[in-house]
Formats: sequence, C-alpha cells, structure tokens
Amino acid sequence: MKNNLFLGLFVFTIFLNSCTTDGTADIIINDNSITNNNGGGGNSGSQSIFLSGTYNEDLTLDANNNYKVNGSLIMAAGTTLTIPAGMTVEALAAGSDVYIAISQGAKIMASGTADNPIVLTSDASTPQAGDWGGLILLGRAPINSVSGTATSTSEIASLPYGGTDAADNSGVIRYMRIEYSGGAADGQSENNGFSFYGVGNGTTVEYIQAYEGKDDGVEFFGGTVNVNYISIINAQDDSIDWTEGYSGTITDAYVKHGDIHDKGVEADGFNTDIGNNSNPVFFSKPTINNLIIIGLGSTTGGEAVRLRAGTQGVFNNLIIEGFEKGFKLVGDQGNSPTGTGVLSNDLHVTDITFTDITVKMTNNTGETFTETDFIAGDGNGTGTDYATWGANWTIGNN
Ligand SMILES: [Ca+2]
Ligand SMILES: [Ca+2]
Ligand SMILES: [Ca+2]
Ligand SMILES: [Ca+2]
Repeated sequence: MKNNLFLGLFVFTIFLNSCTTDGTADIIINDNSITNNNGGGGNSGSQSIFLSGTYNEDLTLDANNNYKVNGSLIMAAGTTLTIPAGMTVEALAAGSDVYIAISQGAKIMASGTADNPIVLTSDASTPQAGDWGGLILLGRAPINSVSGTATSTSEIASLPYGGTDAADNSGVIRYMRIEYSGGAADGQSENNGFSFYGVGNGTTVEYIQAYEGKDDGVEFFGGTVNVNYISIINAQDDSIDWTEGYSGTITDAYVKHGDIHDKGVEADGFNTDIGNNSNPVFFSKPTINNLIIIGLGSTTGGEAVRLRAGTQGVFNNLIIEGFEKGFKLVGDQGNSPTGTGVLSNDLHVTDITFTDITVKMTNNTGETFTETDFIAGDGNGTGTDYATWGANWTIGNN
C-alpha cells in the first residue's frame, strides 16, 4: 500500500506538472487512479473522479483516470461527452437518479472497438440489475406524443425531446456495454439500458449490449435512429421496447431471456397514457432485420413479441425460440388500429423460423386476418450471426 501510495503521489505530481496548461481543469480532481489499479484488498486511499451535475462545457474523459458517476450527469445542449475506447465508467449503485443524459443538441462520442469496448457499469462489489439508471439520449426527431415543434419530457430526467428533425445527430456510440442499469424512479418510470428519446438518424449507434437490466434493454420513445448489432441479455422487462412513433431501422439483434423477463419485443404505436397527438397522425413503424429472440421454453409461457396500440412494423428474417406465443397482436378498430396495419401490409413478417413455439400468432385486434396474412416465409428465417459480431465485447450468453 505504501508503495502504491508513493507511486500514486509521484504520478499525481507528474500529472499536475503535465496538465498545468491543459484546458480541462474542470475534471482534474484528486487523481489517485494508480492506487485504484491495485486490484482488491480494501479501499483505503483509493479515490475516483466523480461526475454528476449539468455540464455546460465539453467533458472529455481521460483514459489515464478513473471516473465514477455519482448522480445525474447531464450534458447540456451544445456540449459533447467524449469517452475513449476501452474505458470502464462506474456508476454509484444508488438507483435511477444515477444516470448519464445527453440533452437535445448535445452529443456523445463513444467509439469503442470489439477488443476495447466502452463499459458503463455498477460500482457495487456484487452488482445487481437496477443499481443505476443507464444512458439516456434525447434528440429532436419526430415523436407522436406531441404535434409539430412541441417537445415532450422524458420519464426520468424530465428533459425535453422530440421535434421535426428526422436527421438529428446525437453523436456516435460504438461497442458499448451497459450493465446492471434500469433503476426504478417510482411506480411508473424506470430507466433502461439505453433510452432513446426522439433520437434522429444522423446518430450512429452500432454494437451495443444491455446486460442484466432491471427494465428494458433498449427503449425507443419515437425518433428515427437506426441501430445495428444489438445484444440484450437478461433484461427484466422488455428487451426491445418502442412507442411514440419510433420509425428507425434495427439490423442484427440478439435477445436472450433470463429468469425474470417480460417480452422480447414490446411494441406500441403510441403512448396510450399520453395519446397520439401528432398531426397528421402516425404510428411507430420500424424495420427490424435479422433478429433472434430466445426464451425459456414453450412450457414456461410468455410471448416473444407483443404488438399493440396501432404499431406498424416490418420484420425481416427472424428466429424465435422457446415461448408459448410467438406474436400477440392487440389493438382495436379505433385509435389503436394494430390489425389494420396487417390488412394494409404496414405490419408484417417475412422469413421467420419458429422453434419450440406453441402458438405462432394470436390476433386480439378485432380485425379478421389469418396467420399467412401476417407471416410470409415461415421456416425461412436465419436470424443473425451473433457468434461472429458479438465476439469479444459482449458477455452473458451462456
Ligand atoms: Ca422502460
Ligand atoms: Ca417496457
Ligand atoms: Ca413490458
Ligand atoms: Ca413499452
């Protein structure tokens, strides 16, 4: 310990000397990171650089330091949060008030690699789902809970989102794993792994994993963002959840349920608690390419995909395995016209393989249609090559 402390002070001194002209004084606090690399055996002397509050300037994390999010870290409009490849950022295991939010007009630049992913995780010695709140992105792309240029307010951070810019850009996220997030704020609101509020398709999101989340893995509140290569393992609510008119494209996604779970995909055309207030009215209509959903077996019940509240969507090339029900369609012939989407071909599935599924489709929409009206190419689905694209940087697939 003495050696480590000495080394820490020595390095700290060099650090100070090397940074006196650096413009990032706002994050130079008690750098004892070397003593933290000791690996086990008490915590005396170890300190981290704490991050919380609203940042009105850019925040660039330094690979030589350790950081701990200890509250709500909010990047204000016009700022950029930069996280280097290979960095693990810990979050205080204190529930949903600990999160990272990228406001409308702010950006995150977090470009990891397969060998050096960026990991956002709990600081608990025995981490659990719900330890912290996860990552929240808010953009200016259309949502259907409001009309035109109006904005809505996010569940957790109470930040504005939505607008008219489908091409809005919230930055770059690449090879990022979020672990043990999804803390509950109250009976209604829970954070997820990745929460996309009105995020636009100028944003780059690829190779992301949500692992051991208390709520959803990824949740889309409207917006147009496209996401490629998603892994969701052991999400306790829905692995992929959308509402409020989400209309991006998800390509290559792998979902695996743990003991506690709700749906693989829970899809709403709009938020029925708020209403579809868009003018003209539109519903969620994403495109989903190359999706695998693995449940716990048909005898355990459950639904792989719930489609409701008028959602539309185009599903191409799926494998669904181990559920009582494959798809359950719920809606009405009024404000939540889910079945109407099937009849107009705005909600359909092409190329799918069902394995260990008792009922492929349940229609509770009030509209009359058959399984073959909804599904084409039964038996032709091949899913996604998770073994290849998920190698090295994802965890928990066993
Ligand atoms: Ca949620
Ligand atoms: Ca959900
Ligand atoms: Ca749910
Ligand atoms: Ca939902």
